[in-house]
Amino acid sequence: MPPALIQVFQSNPDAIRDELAQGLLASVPCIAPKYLYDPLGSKLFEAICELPEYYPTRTEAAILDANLAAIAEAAGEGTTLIDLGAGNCAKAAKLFPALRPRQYVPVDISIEFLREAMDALQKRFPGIAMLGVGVDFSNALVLPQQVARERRLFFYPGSSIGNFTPEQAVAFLHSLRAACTSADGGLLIGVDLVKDKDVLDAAYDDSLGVTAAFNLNLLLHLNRLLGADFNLRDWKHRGFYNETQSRIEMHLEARRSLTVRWQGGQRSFKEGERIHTENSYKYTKAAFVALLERAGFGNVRAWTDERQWFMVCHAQAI
Ligand code: AVI
Repeated sequence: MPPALIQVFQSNPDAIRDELAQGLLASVPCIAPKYLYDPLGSKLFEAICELPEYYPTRTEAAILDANLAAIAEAAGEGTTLIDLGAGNCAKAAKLFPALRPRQYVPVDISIEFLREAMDALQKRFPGIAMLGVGVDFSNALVLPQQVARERRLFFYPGSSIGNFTPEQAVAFLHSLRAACTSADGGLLIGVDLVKDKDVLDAAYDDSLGVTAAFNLNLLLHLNRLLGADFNLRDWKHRGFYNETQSRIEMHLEARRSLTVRWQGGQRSFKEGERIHTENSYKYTKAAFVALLERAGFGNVRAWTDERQWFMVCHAQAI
């Protein structure tokens, strides 16, 4: 039998258009990073993960591989494994033999991203109950009642937590803590660590230009969602580490003075003016543990690589 899938809620197109227009008209124009991920954007992100400069994906995978037994010991067997932003489910699948979850709940913005991967996974692991959930959890996590309440282990890899501001990150982690219905809940999370600016700059402005394409593709997505007339040739990618804020910033910068029009609105940009498209915060171990504690998690165990570039943490709901 194919695994069950539930789509919880999808924003309506009018609400999306309002949100995007408001962002473009703001004094500092900005668009939420989730709009980077249309079908082409998701493929470009997969390509980013293969780039020599983009170290997070492979560093995290190596940390998980090297510490599987210790992670399983910290998290325990028989959990309800809730995989946030699961996509092709590959990262969680590597944990299955060690973690032996009772129920696997991949969550992504749309169940269409999960369907194929789950079919294949259910065949490989027929003994694990699987329930795919389509929900935009970037604002709040709403889980259907079919998700088992016992021993929830939230898996949030890839340093996606860095795409929230620290305040938003605390609120989000707090919502995960609240969704751990009993004190036996936990969190397994990947966190990108503070490091040399050169390494960070190269990771977000790679020599092949894939991150530039990923960022610029947002404008094609806006053209479709908003009926806008962005011309990609008028914009350039900016991606750099802001040391003061401890974050990567991605922007799209106008190459010349221009006006963008969309259904019901327009905005003029001067040459050099930017649209802020993403932040990716980098943490020290101490700063991130403090953030977990503010959100109601404790007993943190952390694993890193030799260069201390990336960290995987297990934390218990307390
Ligand atoms: C998904 N997220 C964790 C990536 C990051 O590193 O912040 C998104 C990304 N943006 C540019 N490159 C990768």
